[in-house]
Amino acid sequence: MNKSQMSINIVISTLLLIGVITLLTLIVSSSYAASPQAIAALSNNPLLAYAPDSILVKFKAFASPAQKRNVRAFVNGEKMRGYRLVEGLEHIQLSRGKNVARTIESLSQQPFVEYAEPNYVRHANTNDTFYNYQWGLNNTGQDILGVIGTNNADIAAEAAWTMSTGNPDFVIAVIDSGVEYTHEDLAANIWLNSGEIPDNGVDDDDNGYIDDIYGWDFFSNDNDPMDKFHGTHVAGTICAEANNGIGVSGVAWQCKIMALRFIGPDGGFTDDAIAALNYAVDMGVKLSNNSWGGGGYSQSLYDAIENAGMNGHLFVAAAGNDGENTDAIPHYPSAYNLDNIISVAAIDNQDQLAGFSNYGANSVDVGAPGVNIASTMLSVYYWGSGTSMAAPHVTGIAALLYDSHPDWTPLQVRDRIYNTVRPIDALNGITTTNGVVNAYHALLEPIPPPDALSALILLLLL
Ligand SMILES: [Ca+2]
Ligand SMILES: [Ca+2]
Ligand SMILES: [Ca+2]
Ligand SMILES: [Ca+2]
Repeated sequence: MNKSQMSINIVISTLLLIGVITLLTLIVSSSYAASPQAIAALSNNPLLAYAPDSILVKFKAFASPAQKRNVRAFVNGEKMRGYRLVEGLEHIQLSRGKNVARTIESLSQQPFVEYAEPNYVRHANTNDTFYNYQWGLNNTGQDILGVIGTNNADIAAEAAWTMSTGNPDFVIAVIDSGVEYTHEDLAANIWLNSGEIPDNGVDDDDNGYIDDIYGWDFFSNDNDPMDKFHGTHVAGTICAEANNGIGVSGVAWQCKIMALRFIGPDGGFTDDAIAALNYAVDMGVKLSNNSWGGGGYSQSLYDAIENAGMNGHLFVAAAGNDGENTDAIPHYPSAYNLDNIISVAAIDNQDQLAGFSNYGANSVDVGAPGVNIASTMLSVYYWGSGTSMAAPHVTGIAALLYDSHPDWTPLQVRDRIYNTVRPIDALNGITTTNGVVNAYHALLEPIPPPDALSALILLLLL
């Protein structure tokens, strides 16, 4: 294979600095001080609208303590607490079996009550500055660079976050052009090699690499995998620090990114890609993101990925940006026929396959958001488009799954992702699953049954 053919799939189509600051309301989960019953109800149904057993009541200013007591007794309610911030507001626990809607209605007619309302469930939709641009996480039909999105054409991240936001100890290898590990929105989620003493010229953990603190740079063969471009964008989508009031939110909020650089300004070599994967597997890493490809079929790379799988490693790969059917014109490594590779196509904010995205009924597995994705880059934040941006959405979901199921094999994680996709017309017949990855359904226990309509269609077909 001609090494120079190996090239990175970078399609940063619109290098527009996200310059508009959108102020998002900080919405904090109201589960604090909720009853165990309410918390259990929420864990059974993350889309729960409001607490089943408590309400919020604001008394009028003139209501005396005795009058308040009478009102509470009227609905068999118990005051859980008041709030200095809102005079007269109380969180009231209802007795078992009380109907929230009816209780609110009758309380609203009480002369001493200013208002009574449900104790609504707020989902963690993060206070990150550019969160509203992250349609792939939550598509509300917002305008993305002039394109109005389709509601819910996303990976359902918000509902998933009620179950997991990741694990700060879970390490994900980003095998790429390097990672800006000092980026303000990444620094907290960067892996540090605890077995290595920095800058002493000694390979303290005896892994073959001297002073490898953040990972390794296999392209330049040094211990500094710094790069502010492609791999940094990828890393931000996987797990930029969330709810820190700046930047973006990762699909996972917590993880540790291991930076493995093998791609230079004009591409990288297969031998270095194998060395990077080898490093990750040797360090016990179970998940890598691989937003790169090109070059001919390499038996060495195939063998390396296959053996990584035998070591419990899941390899998420970008399907490539040639706009081609990779069943006919294979793209590597995504199109290797290996169980532990998930090949990811890119969809846009209207649930359409991106024009540049590869596809293939046998060689591409799932779709994920990959057009106009806002993430970390060049010390700030940029838009990026490509299957390179789609793959990290899937890697992030895999990280959430490993948090919930630390003992799962790569195939169990992969199968859960495949079995819980949201089918869309644009992927039908041109991917192995026909759908877009769905973080919420992937995390939901047990796997939701097919909806009634598809069950009916199945029956009619039989
Ligand atoms: Ca070392
Ligand atoms: Ca050292
Ligand atoms: Ca370097
Ligand atoms: Ca952030």
